[in-house]
Amino acid sequence: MKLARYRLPSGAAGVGRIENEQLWPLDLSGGQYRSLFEILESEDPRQTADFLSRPDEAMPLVQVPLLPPIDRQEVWAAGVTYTRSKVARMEESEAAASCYDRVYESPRPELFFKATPHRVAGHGQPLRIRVDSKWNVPEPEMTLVLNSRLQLVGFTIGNDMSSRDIEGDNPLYLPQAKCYNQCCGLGPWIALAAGMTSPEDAAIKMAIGRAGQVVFQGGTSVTQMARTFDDLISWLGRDNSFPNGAFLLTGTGVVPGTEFTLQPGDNVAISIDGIGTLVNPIVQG
Ligand code: DO4
Ligand code: MG
Repeated sequence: MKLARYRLPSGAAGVGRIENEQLWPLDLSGGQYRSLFEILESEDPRQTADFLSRPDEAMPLVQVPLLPPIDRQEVWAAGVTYTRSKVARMEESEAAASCYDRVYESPRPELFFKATPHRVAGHGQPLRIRVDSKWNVPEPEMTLVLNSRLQLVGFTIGNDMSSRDIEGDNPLYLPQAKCYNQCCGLGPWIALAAGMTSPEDAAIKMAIGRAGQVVFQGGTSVTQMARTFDDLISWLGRDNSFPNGAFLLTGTGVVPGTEFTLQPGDNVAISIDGIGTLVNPIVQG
C-alpha cells in the first residue's frame, strides 16, 4: 500500500492512499490519527490506513497536488555505501581520499544529518543548487522510513542533492554541501513495508533532462550496496533517539562523470522498482 501527503483545497495537508492512479483520502478527523506521523506510529500502519480510507471520495492522482511524504521526521543519510560513490569521492577530494576508502571498508558507516521537513521537496517541487556552488549532482537513493521505535515501516525515493566542489574542497564542509534549503527530494509517496517484498534487489534509475534532451542517465541496484538496511538502522539508533521518526537515505550508487554538473532548469527523474518515480525541477538563486 502507498501513502501520500497532498494539499487540500483549504491549504491544509491531507494523507491519502494511492490505488489505481487514484488518491483515496484518509479520514483524519477522528482524533486518534491526525497526521502521517501518527499513522506510521500505529501498531500496523497498513491496517490503520485501510480503516481510515475513503474510496468513495477518490480523486484522479493527476489532479492532486502532492506534498513531500514527511511531516515531523528528521532526515538522515548514509554515504559511501556503493563502490561508485567511494570512487567519485576519492576523485573529487585528493586530500581526503583515504577517509572515503576507510569508511567504505570499516564496520561503522558514514551517517550524516541531511534535512528537516521544511528543507524537503516533494514530487514536482523544485530542488535547489546552492548559490555558492559550481559543481552539483543529484543522488538517487533508496530511502528507509522509520517510526520512533526505529522500525522499518516503509520505503520512499530520496534525492540527496550534493555540492561536489564544497565537499571536495574540505570534508569538514560536508554539512554545507549537503544541508541547505530544498536540498532533499522525497517522494512521490511512501510504499508501506507491510505486504511488500523488501526491495533489497530493486533497480534504481536516474535520468536528467535539459531543454528536452536527456543529458545523463544511469542506474544501479540495491544489491550493489555494501551494507544492509538493518545494519544502517542499527548504527543510526546507537545512543540516538528519534521521537518523531526518521527517513534514512541509504547512499548513492549513481554518480555522473566529473565533467557533469546540474544546471537550473534541469529536470531530475528517479525511479525505484516497487515504489514509483520522483521528478523534480532544479532551481538556483
Ligand atoms: O561522503 C560524502 C557523502 C556521500 C554520499 O552522500 C553518498 O554516497 O550517497
Ligand atoms: Mg548521498
